[in-house]
Amino acid sequence: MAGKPKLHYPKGRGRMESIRWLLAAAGVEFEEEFIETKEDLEKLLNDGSLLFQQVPMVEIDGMKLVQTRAILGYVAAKYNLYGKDLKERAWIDIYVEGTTELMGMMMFLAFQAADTKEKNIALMIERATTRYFPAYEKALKDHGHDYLVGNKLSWADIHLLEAILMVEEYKPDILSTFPLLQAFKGRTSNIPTIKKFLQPGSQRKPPSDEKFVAIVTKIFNT
Ligand code: GSN
Repeated sequence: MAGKPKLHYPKGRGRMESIRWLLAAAGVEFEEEFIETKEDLEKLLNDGSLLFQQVPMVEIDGMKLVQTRAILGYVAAKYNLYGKDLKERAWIDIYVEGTTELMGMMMFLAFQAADTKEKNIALMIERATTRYFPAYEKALKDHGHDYLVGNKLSWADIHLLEAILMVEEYKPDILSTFPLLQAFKGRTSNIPTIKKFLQPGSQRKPPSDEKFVAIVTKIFNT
């Protein structure tokens, strides 16, 4: 039997966090090899492990996968979280791209100067409230199911829960005007694999802090 997937990335959220979420929700155990120094990254670069000289990289099923979306798509398909047909897959892609855009607005906030950061947080909250969350609320309302696509847990739901919890770190009452999303959050947070991932001591990473920013800046010369 193949070993556990091995994740290569610094010890923080960044682009790897959604991959951690998806694997955890699928009930897949994984190992992490943290890139902590420039030398750690150079080792991967020199042995040809990084197709585009970038991480995330995930060793899985004898492959060294790169490109976040490709990795997520592979995991989603492998663990039956990517719909039952092309139409469901298209909707899962649509919902995932929406939450990717929203989470993209938060990914680099810790790296920004205070005034820019403040402006971008306000814009992110505005977009969550007026663009993204109304779309997911409407989707749940229109079909009346517990999950976004196919009445069954999919990558779209896992990504949405990750996004909701992330936005709540900036605005705890963000769901106050979205009753169906509140119920969705309660339901999905209680799925046993997800519940476990949400507990302290899991491989879920905390919000990026100054220490993480300093390490990442050193590793990637940003
Ligand atoms: O989605 C992806 O995985 C790629 N399209 C982008 C990956 C990427 O930019 N990775 C960064 C570190 S993670 N933060 O953004 C990276 O490896 N940068 C080094 C470089 O030389 O580009």
